[in-house]
Amino acid sequence: MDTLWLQSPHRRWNPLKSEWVIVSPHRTQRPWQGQTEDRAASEAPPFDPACYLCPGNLRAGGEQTPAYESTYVFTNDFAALKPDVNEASIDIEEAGLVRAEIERGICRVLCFHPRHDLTLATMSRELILPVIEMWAAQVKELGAYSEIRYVQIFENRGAMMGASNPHPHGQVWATQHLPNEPLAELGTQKTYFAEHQRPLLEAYLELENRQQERIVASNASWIVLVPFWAVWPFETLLLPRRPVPSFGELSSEEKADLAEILHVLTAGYNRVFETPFPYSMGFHVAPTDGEPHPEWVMHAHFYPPLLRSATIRKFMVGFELLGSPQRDITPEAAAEVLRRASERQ
Ligand code: H2U
Ligand code: ZN
Repeated sequence: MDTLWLQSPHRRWNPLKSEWVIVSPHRTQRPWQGQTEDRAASEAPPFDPACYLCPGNLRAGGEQTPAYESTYVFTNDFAALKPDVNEASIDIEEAGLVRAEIERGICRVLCFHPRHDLTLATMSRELILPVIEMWAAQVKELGAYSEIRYVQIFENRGAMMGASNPHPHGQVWATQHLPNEPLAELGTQKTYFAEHQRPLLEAYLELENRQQERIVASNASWIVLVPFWAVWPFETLLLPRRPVPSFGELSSEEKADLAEILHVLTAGYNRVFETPFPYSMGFHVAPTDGEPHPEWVMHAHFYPPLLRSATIRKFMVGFELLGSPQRDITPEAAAEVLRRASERQ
């Protein structure tokens, strides 16, 4: 197949979200005179008396964080959603134009380790494994509530991505309804499964494995790649080789391999610009709505904002905000940069 035309401006199809992204490969050399960000501060101390997540410290809400030794979970003191609100909805003049309904949910903060100065990139595989067990336990516990149809695990890393604190932590929000992104992915995966009798992401991974061009790193159970339709410059998709829907189906070997690939990927990110790489990442697992989900393959998205250096970020503005997302560096070029960075262990 002749793909030379991919060096010209083109648009790529995202089958998981059912939308297009514009790619402008010729544009990578444009000069930058816009905003640069401060370099991320490094060298955090192992214990910070002012950190609300360090063991033994007081939190903003007045609770004390216990002297935990591995992982630690607590209900977010400023939870965006709450479990105990009464059902209600409005649809003004029944026009379907001004609608609202109660959304119940549970928001928790997930501490990865007592040490303030660690990150997934600097934590050993042995230390990341309990984090994976914690994520699995949260999905199991929260997903079992009849009112919870989705469990979203995520991590904001770095001040540029809105993380409020460098202490290694993530969050979980469990909701009564499917949030927009998983809802879109449910629709596309269901449609594909009905038409092909196999999961979309299983077929996509096989194709990428044959092509190899966008693969960043892999081990016996997991593959990281830059999806063909990536929007963010160094966006990646982490997929299991075996098409499992959620954490509950992972074997202990697959969990250990997940710890290893998370370490390789996050450490690789840090090497791209020799800076702690900011990102938002999260797992998309099958909905916990009590239905079987043979169409769903669990996966993680990494959305890092950096574009060309530790201090130049991509902005989603203008056409991206009003039209379609757009990128300059091709996913193939980004995959090569990330592959080289991840191989340099
Ligand atoms: P982020 O760094 O991803 O923003 O997560 C930190 C969360 O911790 C944030 O949602 C909560 C904030 O509401 N938090 C507490 O629950 N207790 C505190 O004492 C401070 C922050
Ligand atoms: Zn801390």
